[in-house]
Amino acid sequence: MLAGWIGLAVGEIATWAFGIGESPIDAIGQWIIQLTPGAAVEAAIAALGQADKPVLVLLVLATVTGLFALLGRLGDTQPMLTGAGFIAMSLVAAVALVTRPGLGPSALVVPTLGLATTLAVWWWATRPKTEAQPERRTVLQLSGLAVLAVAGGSAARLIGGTSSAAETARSRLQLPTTNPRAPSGTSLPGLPPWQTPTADFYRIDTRLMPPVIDPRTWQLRVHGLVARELTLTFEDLLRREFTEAWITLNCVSNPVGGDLVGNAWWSGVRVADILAEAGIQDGADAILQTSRDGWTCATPLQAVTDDRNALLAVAMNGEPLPVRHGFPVRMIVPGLYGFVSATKWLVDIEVTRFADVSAYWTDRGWAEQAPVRLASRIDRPAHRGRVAAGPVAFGGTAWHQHTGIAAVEISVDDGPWQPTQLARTPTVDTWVQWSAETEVAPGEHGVRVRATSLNGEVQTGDSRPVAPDGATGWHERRFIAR
Ligand SMILES: Nc1nc2c(c(=O)[nH]1)N[C@H]1C(S)=C(S)[C@@H](COP(=O)(O)O)O[C@H]1N2
Ligand SMILES: [Mo]
Repeated sequence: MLAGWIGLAVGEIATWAFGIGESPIDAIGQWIIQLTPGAAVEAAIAALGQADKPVLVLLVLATVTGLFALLGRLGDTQPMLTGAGFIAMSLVAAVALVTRPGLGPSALVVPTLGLATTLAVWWWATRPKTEAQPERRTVLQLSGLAVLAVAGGSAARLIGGTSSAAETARSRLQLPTTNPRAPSGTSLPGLPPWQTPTADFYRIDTRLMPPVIDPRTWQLRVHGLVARELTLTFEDLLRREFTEAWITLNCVSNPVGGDLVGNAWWSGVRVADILAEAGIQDGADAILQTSRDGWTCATPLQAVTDDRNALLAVAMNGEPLPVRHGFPVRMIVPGLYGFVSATKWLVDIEVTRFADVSAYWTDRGWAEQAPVRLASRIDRPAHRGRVAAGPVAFGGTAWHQHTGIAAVEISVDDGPWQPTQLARTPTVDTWVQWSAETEVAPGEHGVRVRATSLNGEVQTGDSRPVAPDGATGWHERRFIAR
């Protein structure tokens, strides 16, 4: 088992040293993610939230450890089988690695080194013992080696995840962004900030380790039903007119009252400009977006060519996109859920028709078209929070991107709907904060919220689950007044 671990750790170190970008553990985790049915992914996100990824990695590690231990046991009587088992496990890792988009045969160096290490250590540890080298000493040496290797492997994983070559390139980028300043009057006291700090912005994607892309070699291909195919480099892109906008992005998997939603200042080039350069042919009604790692989504052509600021974003809150949020280029489309629009690590846009394509999440049972739903949330008081009886301050946020919020109302203890005050917001593409104050007697209470959008739609109280195209229902909170 220890020999297996040492090989695994050497694999992590080799992944980092050779800049492979994805270790065997990640590649196998990716396989599992890809093969897991949509409903199970949904359940995992619901139960674990954004801890789903670390939990998956731990599961893979536990399974692999179990297999190593089993092979070790077998070795007592059938050493040939143990050797064959180690080889078989490396082969699985090798296949998982070379079939990952963006990883080539050079990734094979990792399982090869890992396997060689494991076999060598195992052979050394199980060789016949002598007086001079008794069993106990071998066990001690082996354990010491394993501790060193696992420390080295973990360090390599940490370093590999943060300070890669692309991270250096990212920090050197000079982008024509202006510094974001949330417009005055957008944030109300006692609520999460209207502008979500990048470090707090939710992250949802199918990747264990985000693909690391060097902007100097990044290219975007625009093809399909176009008059002229385009291939743009990062520099080409930056030569276009630069646009910046406040846009709220949310995930279709956000449950009522959830926090898979954030608001940022995005900078980049309008998708409409790029598509106009390519020239769209008649009959097209969609674009199929593909990321470096092979994730896909289809977006209505209308949403990326009309007057809204659908962006090829290169910056978030005035800084180059963080790697986990899609560095160097991602798409942001106001008014659509992320899974049908917000491709991170974007490398390919095909102008096409919905009838002719399928995409990652639609293949797994989610909707083909998914405009965001009108929604509202209570942020204050806290869930089961305690407040002083008397006038109680309520507050939260509401959104219906690209439509806009006209009003937000609350109802305390099933009472009549009461109006709230809306904070300011610079566009209809962002969320808006609301607040209200109401007299509350001592005791336990409930409050619920509903919004009305600028097109007259009143948020429905019917509860629907997040699949296939977004949750509906009123957010409710219990609180205690004393
Ligand atoms: N390449 C890639 N892009 C992706 C995804 C993904 O899995 N892979 N997930 C999408 C989903 S479901 C959402 S909600 C948004 C989330 O963007 P964020 O992680 O920057 O908040 O990214 C979208 N873009
Ligand atoms: Mo999402």
